[in-house]
Amino acid sequence: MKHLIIAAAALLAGSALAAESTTASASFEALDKNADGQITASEAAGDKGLAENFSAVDADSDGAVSKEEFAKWKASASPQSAPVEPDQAQ
Ligand SMILES: [Ca+2]
Ligand SMILES: [Ca+2]
Repeated sequence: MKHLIIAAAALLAGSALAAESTTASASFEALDKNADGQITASEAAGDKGLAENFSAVDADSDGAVSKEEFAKWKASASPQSAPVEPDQAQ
């Protein structure tokens, strides 16, 4: 029974990853809940890909992702190119 539960959980996690992948699935406007032109870390929680790469996407490290940073990230997050490893950027 345990195996079945683990398999089901893996399947759910897999489909969630496939749906959200590494590229942004939500638009900037959808993520910027308070419409101040910045996506904060808590707002980024609405997009798995953005939340996981938040520090990399926040190029100027001011704690929020601007529309420009978001656009650059979307442009660079092509499925063809390998993602930049955060530890290589430092
Ligand atoms: Ca905001
Ligand atoms: Ca920023």
